[in-house]
Amino acid sequence: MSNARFYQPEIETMPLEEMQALQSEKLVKQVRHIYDNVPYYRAKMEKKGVTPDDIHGIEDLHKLPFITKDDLRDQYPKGFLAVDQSKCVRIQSTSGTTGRRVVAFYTQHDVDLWEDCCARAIMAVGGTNEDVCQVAYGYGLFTGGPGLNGGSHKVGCLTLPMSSGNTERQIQFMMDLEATILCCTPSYAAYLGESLKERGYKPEDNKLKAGIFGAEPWTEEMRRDIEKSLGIKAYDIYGLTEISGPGVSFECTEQKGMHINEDHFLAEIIDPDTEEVLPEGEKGELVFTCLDKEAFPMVRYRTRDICVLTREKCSCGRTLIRMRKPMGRSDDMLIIRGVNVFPSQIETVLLQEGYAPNYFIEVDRVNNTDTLDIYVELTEDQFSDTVKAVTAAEKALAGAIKTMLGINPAVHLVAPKTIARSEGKAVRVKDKRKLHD
Ligand code: DLL
Repeated sequence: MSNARFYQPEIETMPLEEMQALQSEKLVKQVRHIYDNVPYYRAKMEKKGVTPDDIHGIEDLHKLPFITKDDLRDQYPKGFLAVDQSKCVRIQSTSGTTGRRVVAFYTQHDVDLWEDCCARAIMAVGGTNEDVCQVAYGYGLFTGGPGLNGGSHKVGCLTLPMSSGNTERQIQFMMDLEATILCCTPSYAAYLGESLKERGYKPEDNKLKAGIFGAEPWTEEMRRDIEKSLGIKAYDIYGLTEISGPGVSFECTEQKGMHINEDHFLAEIIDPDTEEVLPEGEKGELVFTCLDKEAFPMVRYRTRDICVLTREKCSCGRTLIRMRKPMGRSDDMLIIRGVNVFPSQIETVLLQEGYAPNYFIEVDRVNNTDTLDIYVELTEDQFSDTVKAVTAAEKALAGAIKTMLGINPAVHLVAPKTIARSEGKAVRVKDKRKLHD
């Protein structure tokens, strides 16, 4: 075993049999909890002909119905709340409109276990109470900042709660406070690397040793670039609001996939079309069951992330199952500048603003920053406008889309009949980024 550090060694190195017994015990209780307290899920179980009495352990997991984003949308905002609201201390939320937004509720117990998971991630990259942890994920509704902030406190690091953006200030605090661990999206880490270089800093001028980067897909090539430009080791971290936030899984110093905190989040891989459970090592959609969350306990939640699981031994000593970097999605969600975007959200704005749904979305990554270009076809009537009017209309539409998504697109209004028509399923999105190996 390497000289790896653990936040909760008894869990992180637990033998498989013991882990499975623990998972089974928790699952039985969790199913009873959600059945008793979430009428919507109870109805789903009844429809499938299953009751809590049928669930004796993880071997019975497959009997339970799935939860999808559509279910969450249907039950927005409180339909999945499984405890009295007075027991909740926090909400977090995904980006998106009211309809697409997921509002996740947390009791203090839920916050604690989430922060424990983030603490495991920080210690797995060598973090201790000697470290200065710069958290440059967004704070607020987004889970990135609050999650890593809590983990950093638990480890005892000196925490710099920077939030995202304001690069000048990030660099000043990184240098003056001698940050040793950086937490942010990989694209922002790459941007910080470039910004430091532009200001004449060499990689060895900063005190950083490790970075914990996630919330969006990134490649091994990007990892190498970031490691070089910041002079650090760059580690991946995965999570989603529905399940808690960052720290559902995390990389250790082996950098060979992310260990899933499976004492809290039970993972399965399914075929996204048939919903059949696939054996370990096969590629499919990742599904999570929260084993001991109280307020918002997702059971068999379909993440839409395409992934592979492995129980191969890891030389760090952790026995927690590992997932590969997500390899894509089984839905059309894009992650642009860390924001989850569905093309249908853009279409909704176009229709609301009086445009026809003839559009094309192009996403790219220029200088490590995602770009979003939206080409919208004008009708013959709209096209008779002057250039000045078109420019004003582009600005107005970009503003409306920004209000919906929270990110600024470049809108291009184009002449009638210039966007290619499709004979089959319309191809409306071109993602030119290289996001997966
Ligand atoms: O992105 C939570 C998070 C914050 C993770 C900070 C890591 C660090 P959501 O906004 O709900 O939550 O987005 C979740 O982002 O289903 C994946 O598609 C994608 N994602 C998250 N982490 C990774 C990663 C946060 N390391 C969605 N690699 C997920 C690839 C990731 N995709």
